[in-house]
Amino acid sequence: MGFSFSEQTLCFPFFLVAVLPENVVYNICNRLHIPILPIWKEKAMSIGRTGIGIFVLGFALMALSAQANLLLNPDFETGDFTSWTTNAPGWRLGGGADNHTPSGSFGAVNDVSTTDTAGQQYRILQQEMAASPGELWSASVYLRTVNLESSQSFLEVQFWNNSDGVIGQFQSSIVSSDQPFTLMSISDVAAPAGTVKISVRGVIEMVSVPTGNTDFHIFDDFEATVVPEPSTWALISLGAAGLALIRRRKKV
Ligand SMILES: [Ca+2]
Ligand SMILES: [Ca+2]
Repeated sequence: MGFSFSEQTLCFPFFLVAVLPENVVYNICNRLHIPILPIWKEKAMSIGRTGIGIFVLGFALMALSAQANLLLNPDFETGDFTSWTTNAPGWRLGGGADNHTPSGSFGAVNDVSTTDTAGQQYRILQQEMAASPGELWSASVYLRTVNLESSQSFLEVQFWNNSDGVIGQFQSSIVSSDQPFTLMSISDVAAPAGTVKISVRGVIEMVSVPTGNTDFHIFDDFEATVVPEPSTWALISLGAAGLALIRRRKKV
């Protein structure tokens, strides 16, 4: 579940009208270049500022939260693997064409070498975060592959229980031939009962050791977003309603 920029833009003035004096709303919207339609103002007044505040602040927070990337160092622009863990050989940072443009300088590269051994089959780059049952998670990454012969790669999401057991696993499509940076994604997967953590992962499988030259797999610009379960939104909306009431009381 996601909200487009235009939907956020639409609900933002509603939220402002609900909790702030009119002249302040106009100032903020003018500064942000957000148009205010008279019909919105009429609706806000007729429903009542508090009532619309309950609905709209919850909706605004939901829209903003749904779009916030929760991963740390998602673009490797620290110049290292800070916040990530890697296993197996071949991981390094690359520059130049190994960075996904338009911004930044680094991407995460795995070299599957002709001198690797068969036991080095899986190479994983992953970041863990707290997660709860019922949450809807989405993840994506840009993946570039070069000179592939006998290895393949994909994006993966795993949900873990409190003993680090895997209780849910989802994968993007699997890349087994060369491609320029291409968005790989996993959308709206639900954290199962017992979830305490999510692991967002770039995975490479060396099916067999390449014989011609190195196979390169390059990951950059990971993203992970979550929509909390409905009961969480109900709580947030109640909190928002409380805030709106306090503001009203202070004004009179
Ligand atoms: Ca980057
Ligand atoms: Ca190769």
